[in-house]
Amino acid sequence: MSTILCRFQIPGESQARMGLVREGKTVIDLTDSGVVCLSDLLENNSALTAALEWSQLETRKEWPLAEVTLLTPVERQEVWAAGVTYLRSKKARMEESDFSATAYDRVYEAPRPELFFKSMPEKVVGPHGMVGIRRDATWNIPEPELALVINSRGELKGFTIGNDMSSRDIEGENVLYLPQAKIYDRGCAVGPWIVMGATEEEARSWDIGVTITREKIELFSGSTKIAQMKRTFDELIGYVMRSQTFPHGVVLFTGTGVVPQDSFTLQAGDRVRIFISGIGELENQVTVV
Ligand code: DO4
Ligand code: MG
Repeated sequence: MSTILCRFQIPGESQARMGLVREGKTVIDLTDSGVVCLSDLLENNSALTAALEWSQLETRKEWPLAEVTLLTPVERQEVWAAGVTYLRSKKARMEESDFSATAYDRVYEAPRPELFFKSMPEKVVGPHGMVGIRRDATWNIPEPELALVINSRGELKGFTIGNDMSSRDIEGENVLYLPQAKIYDRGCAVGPWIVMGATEEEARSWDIGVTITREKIELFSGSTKIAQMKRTFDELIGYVMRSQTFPHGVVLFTGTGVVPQDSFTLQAGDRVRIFISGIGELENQVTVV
């Protein structure tokens, strides 16, 4: 059975707590077990085992999920992203730009994947937070992505959902503008929690998709299988850990396989719901930044 870790707040408190989500209905509060941060559980297997044992005690405190506020499960980790790992992404990128088409075509086939820095932890948006579209961009989309939660030793500890918000017009104008298309306020959302204990084989059997609604009307809905991802998790983790240390671990987005039709662009007020069958849903509303 999977262990589901979350960060949450209780009513009237601003402090982040660590919890275990049970049956999608309640959160077991790990505060009294001595667990105060996510790193404790990602870095130290015995702390996780002790927390799981403690969570069986009758004296544990359990909150209805509906009564707490879920926070992003990114605490001190940098967020990085892989790109052009699905054929759909390669095709979309080549269509958006003649100028950069060769670069995308090449990187899809190359041994070295495209990896880019996405967000500092303190800038990551959590469940139901506002995600941003840039005020100087005209063509904006969400990118639903499976995110790998990796500890400082490069061990894959769990999975969550990422939204790699992107400005396609800026990216398409010149491949060197990629950081501006990808890194800006509210451009990265992660949540709702971390699912631990699933294998790569299981994760590859999951579906991933996104629906976008405007004033309750569905404008786009699309999904694919994680199995369509060209690269293995080990390959992506191996490259992100090369010549680089992450003292608190890293959250690595694995690329998008779902891209809305070219005529579509997000507007302020749109709702973006990303789902992954083995994890849950990450929902956010769009604002202009
Ligand atoms: O190089 C463009 C970005 C690719 C990306 O973010 C993706 O494929 O998900
Ligand atoms: Mg992406």
